[in-house]
Amino acid sequence: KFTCCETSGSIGVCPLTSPRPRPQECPSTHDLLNSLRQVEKMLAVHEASYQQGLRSLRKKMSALHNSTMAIFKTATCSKPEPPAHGRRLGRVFAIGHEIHFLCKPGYELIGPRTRVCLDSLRWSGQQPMCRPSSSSSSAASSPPPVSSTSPTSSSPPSSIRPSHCTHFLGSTRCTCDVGFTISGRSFVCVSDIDECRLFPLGQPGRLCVHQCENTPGSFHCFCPAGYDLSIDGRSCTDIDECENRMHNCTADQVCVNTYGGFQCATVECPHMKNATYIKTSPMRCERNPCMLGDKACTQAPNSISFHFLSVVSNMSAPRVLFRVSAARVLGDTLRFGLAGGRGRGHFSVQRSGRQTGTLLLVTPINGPAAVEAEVEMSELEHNNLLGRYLTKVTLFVSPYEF
Ligand SMILES: [Ca+2]
Repeated sequence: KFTCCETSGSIGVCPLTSPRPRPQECPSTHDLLNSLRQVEKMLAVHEASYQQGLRSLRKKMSALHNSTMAIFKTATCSKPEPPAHGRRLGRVFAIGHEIHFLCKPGYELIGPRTRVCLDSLRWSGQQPMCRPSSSSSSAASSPPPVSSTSPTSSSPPSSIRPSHCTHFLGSTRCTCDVGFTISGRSFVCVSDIDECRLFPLGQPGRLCVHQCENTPGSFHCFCPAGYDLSIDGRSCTDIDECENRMHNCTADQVCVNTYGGFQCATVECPHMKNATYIKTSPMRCERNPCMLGDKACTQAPNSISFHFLSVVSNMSAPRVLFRVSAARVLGDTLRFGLAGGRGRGHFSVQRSGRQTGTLLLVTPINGPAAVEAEVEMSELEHNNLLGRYLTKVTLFVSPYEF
C-alpha cells in the first residue's frame, strides 16, 4: 500500500507500512498523469463492456417481452359448448372476442346472451341455458298442426309451422312462409331469428363490426369497400392497395395505404423567396447552402421531412403518434414545438428525451379526414439559432373505426 507524501515541491508516493512516512524517491507528476490516463482508459473499456452488456440484456428482455406477447396474443379461452336446445355464434375464442348464444324456437335463454374472453382466459359471466319458454311451450311440445294455413292476425304467433311440400318424380321440394325457414330434415318451418336485430350495430355485443345481414337460419357480416371480411367472420381487414399494386399513383407520387383506401401523396419541396431546396430522398428536402451573411436564408428550415400516417377514426387520445430525434447535436440546446397553425387543436409536441420530441394526438379525430402537423426542432448554441428542422406529418383518418 502507498500513500502520497510531499517531497520538495513535487507530489510522490511513499509506503504506508512505515510508521513515519519517510520522504523517498516518488514518481514524477508526469508518471502519475500517465497512471491516471491508464486508469481512465481501463475505466473506459469497462464502461464500454458494461454498456454492451446492458444493450445485450435489453435486447434479450425485449425478445422475451415479444415472445411473451406472442403467446398472450395467441392464447384463447376454452371452446364453450352451445347450450342444450340452443346454439353458439362466434368462432374466435381469443382474448377480447365475443360469443353469443341463441335458443331454438320455443326456448328462452336464461343467462347472458353475450360472453367475452377475458385476459384471464376465462369467459365473462355464466354459461347460459335454454329453457322451454312459457308462451310457446305448447307449440314446441305438441306436433305442429299439419293442416294449418298461413296465420291470420288473430292467430297467436308461433315459431313452428308446417312446410308446403310437393312431391315430384321421387323428389320432395318444400317451401316455407316468408320469415320462416326449413329446419333440418324434419320438413317443418321454424321462424328465422334475426341475429342482426338481436345484436344491433353499435352495441357491445354486436355481431359484425360493420354491417350484418340476416339470412335464413343464420347471418352474414359485410365490410365496406376497401376491406376484406376477416377470418373471424365479423371484423374487417384493410386491403393494402399499395402493396397489392391496386393503386393508380404516378411514379413521382408516394402511395400511402390507409384504412379503407389509399392516398397518392406528392412530396414537393417548398418554394421560398429567400431559400431554395433540393429533394435528397423521396421523403426529404434539404436547403441549398446560403450566401454568406444572408440571414433570411439561414433562418429558413435546413431540412423538411415528410411522413404519412394512417389511423382509424375516433382514435382515443392522448396518444403518441410520432417521434422526432436529432441524430447528432452540435449546439447546446434543442427545442421542439408545433410549427405553423396547422392541427393546433388536435396535436401537441412534448419533449420525451434529451434529443427527442414527441408528437401527441390530444383530441380524437373523426374521419374521413386528412390532418397535418408540422413538428419543428431547432438547435441553438448560446441562444443563437444553428438550424431548424421541419417534420411534416400528415394523418389520414379512416371513415370507420377500423
Ligand atoms: Ca387500404
